[in-house]
Amino acid sequence: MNRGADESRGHPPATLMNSLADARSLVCVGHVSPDADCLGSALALARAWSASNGRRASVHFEEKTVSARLDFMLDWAEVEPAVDADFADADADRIVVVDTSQPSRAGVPKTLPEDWHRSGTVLNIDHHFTNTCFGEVDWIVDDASSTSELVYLLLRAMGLPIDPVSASLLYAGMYTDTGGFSLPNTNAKALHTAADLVELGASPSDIAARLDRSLGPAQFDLLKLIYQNTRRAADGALAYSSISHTELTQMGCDASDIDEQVNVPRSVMGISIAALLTEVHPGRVRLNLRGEHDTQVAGLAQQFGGGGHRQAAGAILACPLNEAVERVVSAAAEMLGAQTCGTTQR
Ligand SMILES: [Mn+2]
Repeated sequence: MNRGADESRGHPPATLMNSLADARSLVCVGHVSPDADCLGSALALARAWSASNGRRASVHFEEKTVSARLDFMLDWAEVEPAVDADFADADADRIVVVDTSQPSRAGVPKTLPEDWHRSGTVLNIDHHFTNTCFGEVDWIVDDASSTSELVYLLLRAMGLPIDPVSASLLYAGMYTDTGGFSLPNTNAKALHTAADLVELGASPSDIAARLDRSLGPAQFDLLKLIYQNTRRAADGALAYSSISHTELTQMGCDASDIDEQVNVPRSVMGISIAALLTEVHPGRVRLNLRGEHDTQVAGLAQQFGGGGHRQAAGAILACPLNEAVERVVSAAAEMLGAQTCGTTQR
């Protein structure tokens, strides 16, 4: 395990910088269902690295899993999508995995062998404390606000160009991972980094408009339904909402429209845990969890085979929605030491 020892706070390890400087080509990949931090860090790294040396950098995100809300980031970045050949040994000189805690969560092509991450070419940059350090070089800073903040520090340390587009991509990643600079990971260092990115050309109002004020009619109706379906349980310590596959499709929405809506149950006063359960396909339920105050939810997500951060985690449950709601509510109540009886379940 190479967490960069005393280099970990803001100084990328020399091994990482040397490896990137020597690479002939890069493929940047993130986790499945990539969020803005994942997209921003991968796209900005690919863009800045390639601009500095003219070598090929591509990105790979699992098809159709990028939220429609975040498509603008791909449009802004203009980074080429990777093709399978980019992952072949001779071509994928370096695979950079960002914001991804374990290799099984990485959005790499399904055609790759299971031990793809042992090829000796994988560079792993992340801020999840559950990161399994699966790379040839691992730079894991679990108190960084976001992987985008780490990529910013990396680009600065390597002297790579951060143009207004790269600055905007990184700012968008930081903005969402910090809940619009409102969550406990919003510290002075994160705000200084964000200020640097604004000086480099990121527009806070344009980016927030794209991320927070751009709901289409179907996404707005979906949000209304998530409000309507919100319930409380565990003596008020848990707020959760759920969306069935039928509801999702009736709205004209699909799995790509679900990202941060767990903020709806999260906005209820006095809760410790917020959960959103979305039946993305019949019998396949995506669980998003958030912990408020000091409540940690990574362990709860792990009970269902998922993972994440201490206070923001998720999992996929392979069961009908009703059953998933029941299992999650009862596990959360047990964790919170509360009784589930008397709660309203959908
Ligand atoms: Mn992140």
